Amino acid sequence: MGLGAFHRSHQAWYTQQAGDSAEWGIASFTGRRPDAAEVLAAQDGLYTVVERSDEGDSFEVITSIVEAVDGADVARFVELLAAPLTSVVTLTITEAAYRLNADGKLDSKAPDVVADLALLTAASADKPATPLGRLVLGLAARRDADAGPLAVVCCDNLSDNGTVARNAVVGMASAFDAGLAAWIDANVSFVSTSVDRITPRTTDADLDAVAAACGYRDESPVVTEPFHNWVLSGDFPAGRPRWEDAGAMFVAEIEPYENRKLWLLNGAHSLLAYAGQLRGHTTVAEALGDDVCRQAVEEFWDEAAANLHGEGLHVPAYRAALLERFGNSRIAHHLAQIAMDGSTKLRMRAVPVLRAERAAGRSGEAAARMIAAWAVFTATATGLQDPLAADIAAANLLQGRARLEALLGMLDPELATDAGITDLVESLSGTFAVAGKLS
Ligand code: CS2
Repeated sequence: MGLGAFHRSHQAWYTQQAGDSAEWGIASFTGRRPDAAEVLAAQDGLYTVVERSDEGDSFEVITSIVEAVDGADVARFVELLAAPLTSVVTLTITEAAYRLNADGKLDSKAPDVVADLALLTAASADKPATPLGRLVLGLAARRDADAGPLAVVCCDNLSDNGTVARNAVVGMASAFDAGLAAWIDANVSFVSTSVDRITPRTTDADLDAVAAACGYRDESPVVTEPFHNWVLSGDFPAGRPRWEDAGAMFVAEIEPYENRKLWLLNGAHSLLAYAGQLRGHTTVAEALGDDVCRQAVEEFWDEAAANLHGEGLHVPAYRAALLERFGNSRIAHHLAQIAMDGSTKLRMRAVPVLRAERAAGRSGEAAARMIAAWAVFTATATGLQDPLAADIAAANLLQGRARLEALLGMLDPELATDAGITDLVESLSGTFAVAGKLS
Protein backbone atom coordinates (compact mmCIF):
# COMPACT_ATOMS: atom_id res chain seq x y z
CA MET A 1 0.00 0.00 0.00
CA GLY A 2 1.51 3.29 -1.12
CA LEU A 3 3.19 3.88 -4.45
CA GLY A 4 5.14 7.00 -3.62
CA ALA A 5 8.78 7.75 -4.39
CA PHE A 6 9.93 6.24 -1.11
CA HIS A 7 8.24 2.88 -1.68
CA ARG A 8 9.93 2.71 -5.06
CA SER A 9 13.43 3.71 -3.91
CA HIS A 10 13.24 1.42 -0.89
CA GLN A 11 11.02 -1.70 -0.70
CA ALA A 12 10.77 -2.15 -4.48
CA TRP A 13 14.50 -1.50 -4.84
CA TYR A 14 15.34 -4.01 -2.07
CA THR A 15 13.07 -6.59 -3.70
CA GLN A 16 14.89 -6.14 -6.99
CA GLN A 17 18.27 -6.74 -5.31
CA ALA A 18 17.06 -9.90 -3.52
CA GLY A 19 18.71 -13.08 -4.84
CA ASP A 20 15.28 -14.64 -5.36
CA SER A 21 13.75 -11.54 -6.95
CA ALA A 22 12.51 -13.50 -9.97
CA GLU A 23 10.06 -15.30 -7.68
CA TRP A 24 8.44 -12.15 -6.40
CA GLY A 25 6.32 -9.38 -7.85
CA ILE A 26 4.80 -6.35 -6.18
CA ALA A 27 1.31 -5.03 -6.82
CA SER A 28 1.54 -1.44 -5.64
CA PHE A 29 -1.59 0.54 -4.75
CA THR A 30 -1.58 4.32 -4.66
CA GLY A 31 -2.73 6.25 -1.63
CA ARG A 32 -3.39 9.89 -2.31
CA ARG A 33 -2.20 10.10 -5.93
CA PRO A 34 -4.16 7.89 -8.37
CA ASP A 35 -2.28 9.46 -11.29
CA ALA A 36 0.93 7.82 -10.02
CA ALA A 37 -0.52 4.41 -10.90
CA GLU A 38 -1.64 5.57 -14.34
CA VAL A 39 1.81 6.87 -15.28
CA LEU A 40 3.58 3.77 -13.98
CA ALA A 41 1.07 1.30 -15.47
CA ALA A 42 1.67 2.89 -18.88
CA GLN A 43 5.34 1.90 -18.48
CA ASP A 44 4.47 -1.68 -17.40
CA GLY A 45 5.52 -0.76 -13.84
CA LEU A 46 9.10 -0.09 -14.95
CA TYR A 47 10.93 2.99 -13.73
CA THR A 48 14.44 4.25 -13.14
CA VAL A 49 16.07 4.68 -9.75
CA VAL A 50 18.64 7.45 -9.97
CA GLU A 51 21.22 7.22 -7.19
CA ARG A 52 22.53 10.72 -6.77
CA SER A 53 25.71 11.55 -4.89
CA ASP A 54 28.15 14.45 -4.96
CA GLU A 55 30.19 12.40 -7.44
CA GLY A 56 27.38 11.97 -9.95
CA ASP A 57 24.33 9.90 -10.89
CA SER A 58 23.91 6.18 -11.53
CA PHE A 59 20.80 4.65 -13.09
CA GLU A 60 18.99 1.34 -12.69
CA VAL A 61 15.67 0.18 -14.13
CA ILE A 62 13.53 -1.47 -11.46
CA THR A 63 11.34 -4.38 -12.54
CA SER A 64 9.91 -5.59 -9.23
CA ILE A 65 6.59 -3.73 -9.49
CA VAL A 66 4.45 -5.92 -11.74
CA GLU A 67 1.17 -4.12 -11.21
CA ALA A 68 0.53 -0.43 -10.44
CA VAL A 69 -3.02 0.13 -9.28
CA ASP A 70 -5.17 3.09 -8.25
CA GLY A 71 -5.83 2.54 -4.54
CA ALA A 72 -9.51 3.33 -5.12
CA ASP A 73 -9.69 -0.02 -6.95
CA VAL A 74 -10.49 -1.72 -3.67
CA ALA A 75 -11.89 -4.78 -5.46
CA ARG A 76 -8.46 -5.59 -6.93
CA PHE A 77 -6.77 -5.09 -3.58
CA VAL A 78 -9.25 -7.37 -1.85
CA GLU A 79 -8.86 -9.98 -4.60
CA LEU A 80 -5.08 -10.03 -4.15
CA LEU A 81 -5.26 -10.23 -0.36
CA ALA A 82 -7.58 -13.23 -0.68
CA ALA A 83 -4.97 -15.02 -2.85
CA PRO A 84 -2.83 -17.57 -0.96
CA LEU A 85 0.23 -16.54 -3.01
CA THR A 86 0.15 -13.06 -1.51
CA SER A 87 2.65 -13.13 1.35
CA VAL A 88 3.51 -9.63 2.46
CA VAL A 89 1.72 -6.28 2.62
CA THR A 90 4.06 -3.32 3.10
CA LEU A 91 2.65 0.00 4.25
CA THR A 92 4.13 3.32 3.16
CA ILE A 93 1.09 5.42 3.80
CA THR A 94 2.65 8.30 5.83
CA GLU A 95 2.61 8.69 9.60
CA ALA A 96 -0.57 10.72 9.52
CA ALA A 97 -2.53 8.00 7.71
CA TYR A 98 -2.61 5.81 10.82
CA ARG A 99 -5.03 8.34 12.32
CA LEU A 100 -3.53 8.09 15.78
CA ASN A 101 -4.38 10.49 18.53
CA ALA A 102 -1.78 11.93 20.91
CA ASP A 103 -2.10 8.77 23.05
CA GLY A 104 -1.00 6.58 20.16
CA LYS A 105 -4.46 4.98 19.78
CA LEU A 106 -6.68 4.91 16.71
CA ASP A 107 -8.57 8.21 16.57
CA SER A 108 -12.03 6.72 16.17
CA LYS A 109 -13.49 10.23 15.98
CA ALA A 110 -11.51 11.27 12.87
CA PRO A 111 -14.20 11.88 10.21
CA ASP A 112 -12.75 9.47 7.63
CA VAL A 113 -12.33 6.74 10.26
CA VAL A 114 -15.94 7.26 11.36
CA ALA A 115 -17.06 7.04 7.73
CA ASP A 116 -15.10 3.84 7.05
CA LEU A 117 -16.31 2.22 10.25
CA ALA A 118 -19.89 2.97 9.23
CA LEU A 119 -19.26 1.41 5.80
CA LEU A 120 -17.62 -1.67 7.25
CA THR A 121 -20.31 -2.09 9.88
CA ALA A 122 -23.05 -1.85 7.28
CA ALA A 123 -21.23 -4.51 5.24
CA SER A 124 -21.60 -2.21 2.24
CA ALA A 125 -17.89 -1.82 2.37
CA ASP A 126 -17.06 -1.72 -1.29
CA LYS A 127 -15.03 1.43 -1.00
CA PRO A 128 -13.44 2.29 2.33
CA ALA A 129 -11.42 5.47 1.89
CA THR A 130 -8.66 5.06 4.46
CA PRO A 131 -5.75 2.67 3.86
CA LEU A 132 -6.53 0.95 7.14
CA GLY A 133 -10.17 0.49 6.19
CA ARG A 134 -9.07 -1.10 2.91
CA LEU A 135 -6.58 -3.33 4.70
CA VAL A 136 -9.23 -4.52 7.15
CA LEU A 137 -11.56 -5.32 4.28
CA GLY A 138 -8.77 -7.21 2.48
CA LEU A 139 -7.95 -9.21 5.60
CA ALA A 140 -11.63 -10.12 6.02
CA ALA A 141 -11.56 -11.49 2.47
CA ARG A 142 -8.39 -13.45 3.24
CA ARG A 143 -10.02 -15.01 6.25
CA ASP A 144 -13.16 -15.88 4.25
CA ALA A 145 -11.01 -17.45 1.51
CA ASP A 146 -8.99 -19.37 4.09
CA ALA A 147 -5.89 -18.10 2.30
CA GLY A 148 -3.59 -18.43 5.29
CA PRO A 149 -1.47 -16.12 7.39
CA LEU A 150 0.59 -13.21 6.08
CA ALA A 151 2.86 -10.40 7.23
CA VAL A 152 1.98 -6.71 7.35
CA VAL A 153 5.22 -4.72 7.26
CA CYS A 154 4.93 -1.15 8.43
CA CYS A 155 7.44 1.10 6.66
CA ASP A 156 6.39 4.47 8.05
CA ASN A 157 8.44 6.54 10.48
CA LEU A 158 6.58 5.68 13.68
CA SER A 159 7.98 4.28 16.92
CA ASP A 160 7.17 0.60 17.32
CA ASN A 161 5.41 0.83 13.99
CA GLY A 162 4.38 -2.84 13.81
CA THR A 163 2.45 -2.50 17.05
CA VAL A 164 0.96 0.79 15.90
CA ALA A 165 -0.24 -0.86 12.70
CA ARG A 166 -1.58 -3.84 14.64
CA ASN A 167 -3.47 -1.64 17.09
CA ALA A 168 -4.95 0.47 14.33
CA VAL A 169 -6.00 -2.52 12.20
CA VAL A 170 -7.30 -4.63 15.07
CA GLY A 171 -8.93 -1.53 16.56
CA MET A 172 -10.82 -0.94 13.34
CA ALA A 173 -11.71 -4.60 12.82
CA SER A 174 -12.99 -5.08 16.36
CA ALA A 175 -15.33 -2.13 15.97
CA PHE A 176 -17.51 -4.21 13.64
CA ASP A 177 -16.48 -7.87 13.77
CA ALA A 178 -14.90 -9.36 16.89
CA GLY A 179 -14.29 -12.63 15.04
CA LEU A 180 -12.26 -10.85 12.39
CA ALA A 181 -10.20 -9.09 15.04
CA ALA A 182 -9.43 -12.45 16.64
CA TRP A 183 -8.51 -13.97 13.25
CA ILE A 184 -6.14 -11.06 12.54
CA ASP A 185 -4.56 -11.46 15.95
CA ALA A 186 -3.90 -15.14 15.32
CA ASN A 187 -2.92 -15.03 11.63
CA VAL A 188 -1.37 -11.69 10.76
CA SER A 189 2.15 -10.89 11.79
CA PHE A 190 2.81 -7.16 12.17
CA VAL A 191 6.49 -6.61 11.46
CA SER A 192 8.20 -3.53 12.87
CA THR A 193 10.80 -1.87 10.69
CA SER A 194 13.13 1.07 10.62
CA VAL A 195 13.39 2.34 7.05
CA ASP A 196 15.85 4.83 5.69
CA ARG A 197 16.61 6.36 2.33
CA ILE A 198 16.30 10.07 1.61
CA THR A 199 14.03 10.36 -1.43
CA PRO A 200 12.77 13.82 -2.36
CA ARG A 201 9.89 14.40 -4.71
CA THR A 202 10.79 13.89 -8.39
CA THR A 203 11.06 17.05 -10.51
CA ASP A 204 10.79 17.74 -14.27
CA ALA A 205 14.55 18.29 -14.32
CA ASP A 206 14.97 14.70 -13.05
CA LEU A 207 12.93 13.40 -16.00
CA ASP A 208 15.20 15.33 -18.36
CA ALA A 209 18.33 14.02 -16.62
CA VAL A 210 17.18 10.41 -17.12
CA ALA A 211 16.33 11.08 -20.77
CA ALA A 212 19.72 12.66 -21.40
CA ALA A 213 21.70 9.90 -19.67
CA CYS A 214 19.66 6.82 -20.62
CA GLY A 215 18.19 7.77 -23.98
CA TYR A 216 14.58 6.98 -23.02
CA ARG A 217 11.76 9.03 -21.57
CA ASP A 218 10.79 7.76 -18.11
CA GLU A 219 7.76 9.71 -16.87
CA SER A 220 8.23 8.42 -13.34
CA PRO A 221 11.84 8.07 -12.22
CA VAL A 222 12.86 8.28 -8.57
CA VAL A 223 15.91 10.17 -7.37
CA THR A 224 17.51 8.99 -4.16
CA GLU A 225 20.74 8.97 -2.22
CA PRO A 226 23.16 6.00 -2.43
CA PHE A 227 22.63 5.24 1.29
CA HIS A 228 19.91 2.75 2.19
CA ASN A 229 18.99 0.98 5.39
CA TRP A 230 16.25 -1.41 6.49
CA VAL A 231 16.01 -3.07 9.89
CA LEU A 232 13.13 -5.49 10.46
CA SER A 233 11.78 -7.38 13.44
CA GLY A 234 8.98 -9.95 13.26
CA ASP A 235 7.75 -13.09 11.53
CA PHE A 236 6.93 -13.76 7.89
CA PRO A 237 4.54 -16.73 8.09
CA ALA A 238 4.04 -16.84 4.31
CA GLY A 239 7.67 -16.17 3.32
CA ARG A 240 9.40 -13.06 1.99
CA PRO A 241 11.99 -11.97 -0.56
CA ARG A 242 15.61 -12.33 0.55
CA TRP A 243 16.00 -8.64 1.33
CA GLU A 244 19.10 -9.44 3.39
CA ASP A 245 20.93 -9.85 0.06
CA ALA A 246 20.68 -6.07 -0.26
CA GLY A 247 21.75 -5.45 3.32
CA ALA A 248 18.45 -5.58 5.22
CA MET A 249 19.00 -6.58 8.85
CA PHE A 250 16.65 -8.89 10.76
CA VAL A 251 16.85 -8.27 14.50
CA ALA A 252 15.08 -9.39 17.65
CA GLU A 253 15.08 -5.97 19.29
CA ILE A 254 14.32 -3.05 16.99
CA GLU A 255 13.81 -0.16 19.38
CA PRO A 256 17.41 1.07 19.59
CA TYR A 257 17.73 1.22 15.77
CA GLU A 258 14.35 2.82 15.44
CA ASN A 259 15.10 5.51 18.00
CA ARG A 260 18.49 6.21 16.47
CA LYS A 261 16.88 6.81 13.09
CA LEU A 262 13.73 8.61 14.25
CA TRP A 263 15.54 10.94 16.63
CA LEU A 264 18.82 11.60 14.84
CA LEU A 265 17.73 11.64 11.22
CA ASN A 266 14.05 12.48 11.30
CA GLY A 267 14.37 14.69 14.38
CA ALA A 268 17.07 16.77 12.73
CA HIS A 269 14.97 16.89 9.56
CA SER A 270 11.97 18.33 11.38
CA LEU A 271 14.12 20.79 13.29
CA LEU A 272 15.69 21.98 10.03
CA ALA A 273 12.27 22.06 8.34
CA TYR A 274 10.86 24.62 10.80
CA ALA A 275 13.99 26.49 11.89
CA GLY A 276 15.35 26.52 8.35
CA GLN A 277 12.19 27.92 6.79
CA LEU A 278 11.85 30.54 9.51
CA ARG A 279 15.38 31.61 8.60
CA GLY A 280 14.56 31.78 4.90
CA HIS A 281 16.05 28.50 3.65
CA THR A 282 14.49 26.12 1.14
CA THR A 283 16.43 22.87 1.28
CA VAL A 284 18.02 20.66 3.93
CA ALA A 285 21.52 21.30 2.58
CA GLU A 286 20.98 25.08 2.70
CA ALA A 287 19.62 25.03 6.23
CA LEU A 288 22.49 22.89 7.44
CA GLY A 289 24.91 25.46 6.02
CA ASP A 290 23.45 28.04 8.44
CA ASP A 291 25.39 27.97 11.73
CA VAL A 292 22.31 28.75 13.84
CA CYS A 293 20.43 25.74 12.44
CA ARG A 294 23.50 23.53 12.48
CA GLN A 295 24.14 24.29 16.16
CA ALA A 296 20.52 23.57 17.05
CA VAL A 297 20.85 20.21 15.29
CA GLU A 298 24.08 19.33 17.09
CA GLU A 299 22.54 20.23 20.46
CA PHE A 300 19.46 18.16 19.71
CA TRP A 301 21.68 15.25 18.71
CA ASP A 302 23.56 15.54 22.02
CA GLU A 303 20.28 15.25 23.92
CA ALA A 304 19.04 12.38 21.76
CA ALA A 305 22.37 10.53 22.02
CA ALA A 306 22.26 10.72 25.81
CA ASN A 307 19.10 8.62 25.62
CA LEU A 308 20.16 6.10 22.98
CA HIS A 309 21.17 2.84 24.58
CA GLY A 310 22.13 -0.33 22.79
CA GLU A 311 25.04 -2.25 21.42
CA GLY A 312 26.56 -1.39 18.08
CA LEU A 313 24.66 1.84 17.43
CA HIS A 314 27.89 3.73 16.59
CA VAL A 315 26.22 7.07 17.26
CA PRO A 316 29.24 9.31 16.50
CA ALA A 317 29.75 7.64 13.13
CA TYR A 318 26.00 7.77 12.44
CA ARG A 319 25.98 11.52 13.18
CA ALA A 320 28.99 12.12 10.95
CA ALA A 321 27.34 10.16 8.13
CA LEU A 322 24.13 12.18 8.57
CA LEU A 323 25.99 15.46 8.16
CA GLU A 324 27.34 14.15 4.88
CA ARG A 325 23.96 12.85 3.72
CA PHE A 326 22.18 16.10 4.62
CA GLY A 327 24.95 18.08 2.93
CA ASN A 328 24.48 16.23 -0.41
CA SER A 329 23.80 19.42 -2.34
CA ARG A 330 22.85 17.60 -5.54
CA ILE A 331 19.73 16.30 -3.77
CA ALA A 332 17.35 19.21 -3.34
CA HIS A 333 15.36 17.96 -0.35
CA HIS A 334 12.75 20.61 0.25
CA LEU A 335 12.08 21.68 3.82
CA ALA A 336 8.44 22.35 2.94
CA GLN A 337 7.97 18.65 2.12
CA ILE A 338 9.42 17.57 5.48
CA ALA A 339 7.41 20.21 7.37
CA MET A 340 4.09 18.54 6.44
CA ASP A 341 2.14 16.69 9.15
CA GLY A 342 4.27 18.14 11.95
CA SER A 343 1.78 17.39 14.72
CA THR A 344 2.14 13.67 14.02
CA LYS A 345 5.87 13.70 13.31
CA LEU A 346 6.91 15.67 16.39
CA ARG A 347 5.22 13.15 18.67
CA MET A 348 7.86 10.68 17.47
CA ARG A 349 10.78 13.01 16.87
CA ALA A 350 10.82 15.62 19.64
CA VAL A 351 8.51 14.47 22.44
CA PRO A 352 10.34 11.23 23.42
CA VAL A 353 13.67 13.05 23.70
CA LEU A 354 12.11 15.88 25.70
CA ARG A 355 10.43 13.40 28.04
CA ALA A 356 13.61 11.35 28.48
CA GLU A 357 15.65 14.47 29.23
CA ARG A 358 13.13 15.70 31.81
CA ALA A 359 12.98 12.25 33.39
CA ALA A 360 16.77 12.37 33.73
CA GLY A 361 16.49 15.69 35.55
CA ARG A 362 17.73 17.81 32.62
CA SER A 363 15.92 20.62 30.82
CA GLY A 364 15.42 19.09 27.36
CA GLU A 365 16.04 22.52 25.90
CA ALA A 366 17.18 21.34 22.46
CA ALA A 367 14.10 19.16 21.98
CA ALA A 368 11.91 21.99 23.28
CA ARG A 369 13.56 24.26 20.72
CA MET A 370 12.27 22.02 17.94
CA ILE A 371 8.75 22.29 19.35
CA ALA A 372 9.15 26.06 19.69
CA ALA A 373 10.23 26.32 16.04
CA TRP A 374 7.21 24.25 14.98
CA ALA A 375 4.86 26.41 17.08
CA VAL A 376 6.21 29.64 15.54
CA PHE A 377 6.11 28.09 12.08
CA THR A 378 2.46 27.05 12.42
CA ALA A 379 1.54 30.62 13.27
CA THR A 380 3.36 32.11 10.28
CA ALA A 381 2.93 29.55 7.49
CA THR A 382 0.08 29.83 5.05
CA GLY A 383 -1.74 26.70 3.90
CA LEU A 384 -0.34 24.49 6.65
CA GLN A 385 -0.56 20.80 5.70
CA ASP A 386 -1.35 18.82 8.80
CA PRO A 387 -4.12 16.43 9.84
CA LEU A 388 -4.78 18.82 12.74
CA ALA A 389 -4.56 22.00 10.62
CA ALA A 390 -7.96 23.28 11.80
CA ASP A 391 -7.14 22.72 15.49
CA ILE A 392 -3.73 24.33 15.01
CA ALA A 393 -5.31 27.38 13.39
CA ALA A 394 -7.77 27.64 16.29
CA ALA A 395 -4.96 27.32 18.84
CA ASN A 396 -3.03 30.09 17.14
CA LEU A 397 -5.92 32.47 17.76
CA LEU A 398 -5.31 32.11 21.49
CA GLN A 399 -2.76 34.21 23.35
CA GLY A 400 0.32 33.43 25.43
CA ARG A 401 0.33 30.32 27.57
CA ALA A 402 -3.13 29.20 26.43
CA ARG A 403 -1.89 29.08 22.84
CA LEU A 404 1.17 27.01 23.67
CA GLU A 405 -0.82 24.71 25.93
CA ALA A 406 -3.24 24.03 23.09
CA LEU A 407 -0.42 23.35 20.62
CA LEU A 408 1.57 21.18 23.04
CA GLY A 409 -1.61 19.28 23.88
CA MET A 410 -1.71 18.04 20.29
CA LEU A 411 1.76 16.53 20.72
CA ASP A 412 1.41 15.17 24.22
CA PRO A 413 -1.45 16.07 26.59
CA GLU A 414 0.74 15.53 29.64
CA LEU A 415 3.47 17.92 28.52
CA ALA A 416 0.86 20.59 27.99
CA THR A 417 -0.03 20.58 31.66
CA ASP A 418 3.58 21.08 32.75
CA ALA A 419 4.09 24.80 33.26
CA GLY A 420 7.87 24.34 33.26
CA ILE A 421 7.69 23.02 29.71
CA THR A 422 5.35 25.66 28.35
CA ASP A 423 7.62 28.32 29.88
CA LEU A 424 10.67 26.70 28.34
CA VAL A 425 9.07 26.49 24.88
CA GLU A 426 7.90 30.09 25.21
CA SER A 427 11.39 31.27 26.14
CA LEU A 428 12.84 29.57 23.05
CA SER A 429 10.32 30.96 20.59
CA GLY A 430 12.60 33.68 19.33
CA THR A 431 15.59 31.43 18.58
CA PHE A 432 15.15 31.34 14.82
CA ALA A 433 13.64 34.76 14.29
CA VAL A 434 15.17 36.73 11.46
CA ALA A 435 14.28 40.41 11.24
CA GLY A 436 11.64 40.95 8.60
CA LYS A 437 10.92 37.25 8.05
CA LEU A 438 8.17 36.69 10.57
CA SER A 439 5.72 39.45 9.83
C1 CS2 B 1 11.59 13.04 6.32
C2 CS2 B 1 11.65 11.58 5.89
O1 CS2 B 1 9.73 14.00 5.24
C3 CS2 B 1 10.18 13.60 6.31
O2 CS2 B 1 9.54 13.66 7.35
O3 CS2 B 1 12.17 13.19 7.58
O4 CS2 B 1 10.88 11.34 4.77
C4 CS2 B 1 13.10 11.12 5.65
O5 CS2 B 1 13.64 11.73 4.51
C5 CS2 B 1 13.19 9.63 5.50
O6 CS2 B 1 12.67 9.01 6.65
C6 CS2 B 1 14.64 9.19 5.27
O7 CS2 B 1 14.77 7.84 5.42
